[in-house]
Amino acid sequence: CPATAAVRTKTLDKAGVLHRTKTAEKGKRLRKKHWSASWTVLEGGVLTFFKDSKTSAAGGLRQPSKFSTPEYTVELRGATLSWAPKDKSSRKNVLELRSRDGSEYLIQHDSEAIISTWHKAIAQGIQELSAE
Ligand code: I3P
Repeated sequence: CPATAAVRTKTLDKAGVLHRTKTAEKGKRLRKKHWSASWTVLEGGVLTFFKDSKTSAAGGLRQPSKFSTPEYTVELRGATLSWAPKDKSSRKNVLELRSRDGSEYLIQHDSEAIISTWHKAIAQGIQELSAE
């Protein structure tokens, strides 16, 4: 539907460096957390975490995949997003994203303003996909 596509393009595109770690893989909880800073792109209902924040950020917003390899891609359709409970991490400003296939990610930024814009954008993406 072209109208929905237009809304999605207008509201969802966002990119920047975030701290993230995967905590579950298809329903199976991972034993260790490995936080890393990664270039992160929200586009077309998909959140992509790239491997290396430095090389991929150099590629810019438009074509980061030319410069770096996606490490995780998260389909927002059917996903849920919430502020992570305190027992999930000692860090501040942590979001928890659960994909429909049962994978889980923590997403964090020291700046409350920055993490809040991501919270808004990802939540809006999830909501728009569920409305289609
Ligand atoms: C973990 C590391 C993580 C920390 C985690 C530690 O230790 O310090 O950053 O998560 O805490 O276990 P290690 O490097 O030895 O794996 P947070 O930074 O999110 O608190 P946890 O055990 O409470 O998950």
